[in-house]
Amino acid sequence: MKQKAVVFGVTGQDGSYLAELLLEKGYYVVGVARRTSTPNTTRIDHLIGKEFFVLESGDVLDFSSVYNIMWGHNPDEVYNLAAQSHVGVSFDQPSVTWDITAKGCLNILESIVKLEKQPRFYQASSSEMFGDSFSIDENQNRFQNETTRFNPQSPYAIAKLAAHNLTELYRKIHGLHASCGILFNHESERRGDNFVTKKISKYIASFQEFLDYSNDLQMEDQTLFREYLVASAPRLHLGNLNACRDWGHAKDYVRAMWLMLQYDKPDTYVIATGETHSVQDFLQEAFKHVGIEDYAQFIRIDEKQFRPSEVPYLKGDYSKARKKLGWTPEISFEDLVSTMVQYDIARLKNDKQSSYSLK
Ligand code: NDP
Ligand code: GDR
Repeated sequence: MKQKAVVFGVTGQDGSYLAELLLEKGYYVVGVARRTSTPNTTRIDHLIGKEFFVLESGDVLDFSSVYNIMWGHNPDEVYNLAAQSHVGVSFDQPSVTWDITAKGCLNILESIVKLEKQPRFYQASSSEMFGDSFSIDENQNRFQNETTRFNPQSPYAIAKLAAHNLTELYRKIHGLHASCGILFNHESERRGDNFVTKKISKYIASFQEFLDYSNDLQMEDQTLFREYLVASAPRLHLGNLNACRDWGHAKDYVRAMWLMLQYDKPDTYVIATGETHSVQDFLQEAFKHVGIEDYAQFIRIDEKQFRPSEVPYLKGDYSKARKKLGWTPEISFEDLVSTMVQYDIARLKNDKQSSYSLK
């Protein structure tokens, strides 16, 4: 008999990679997608119609839809990746962020409790829950691990912490095999357009087009053309460039989710790379791909992109996951940036007619 998994948030970045991983491992995968007025399945279109993949319509805000899907499929494993996952947006839409991110998780936990056979459960917790808090090692370096105090700094992070606490509570009071992955930032070619890494990689792709054109020009004209480019290119509007994040690749991180549910004992794990980089470091690395060292001339600092309250520094210590699950990240920061930029360059070339824009 095939193992069966239900994935809430299957249309998102992580959901799409997780569904692929589970199919590779021989699972029957039930993806749950909410109804939207325009298509939201672009990341999983290649899976729709596959033999062991089924897409169900459901919304984590709606208890009966969540319960009916679980009751109907009787899964072995359930992954909750559904959230309003944009931290900046959560300041403008705190209520819906709370409902989806906190109450949505409760709806899933309550459904699990009511089932005859309780599936194993994964909750997508977040390093945002640490907020501005950190621990300090013997060399005075700052880091976060499973014992670091939480001090969330946004409605999103507070909703995630509520879901995290609920999951740990249901593990304790109902004896559920419910695990939480405190995942640090992870990106990919499939990252949503309004996260900082994707904004940067898309912007650079738009440059490559111009640079390809300039390569066909005479040397003298090339210099003139580049000067013209600097003067006339639309600027990339960004906020806080000093924030430091521990950035990994989503493919590595979905592997960790799966490993947590294979481990006998349910638990909570930090999943990270152990390295931290500022947004400026990301810009520097990404602009290298189009041979531009002085990226600052293309950036406009935009007050609108700043958050009322910021998370300044994240650097995860994933020793527990390494020891217990045998998990380590395989994709480096440099490879992550390179993959994202190269992908957007290729996509723009292939997709000239689309509504691809710099915003
Ligand atoms: P995405 O924003 O790409 O995906 C979120 C998913 O949740 C989408 O499939 C979205 O559907 C779905 N969703 C939103 N609202 C509902 C709803 N009411 N009912 C059902 N589904 C809903 O996020 P990621 O893939 O990047 O992240 C996955 C999870 O991990 C999220 O919970 C996120 O908060 C968390 N996380 C992410 C990290 C990261 O760096 N990527 C780090 C730590 C935690 P739709 O496509 O229709 O919008
Ligand atoms: P984050 O990711 O908030 O860490 O949450 P995001 O890419 O949005 O921001 C990272 C840092 O970059 C700064 N920044 C900008 N951010 C955005 N989005 N747009 C900008 O123009 C910009 N300029 C600077 C931000 O202020 C921030 O410091 C991600 C999400 O995936 C969450 O769901 C997840 O829980 C956490 O990572 C871990």
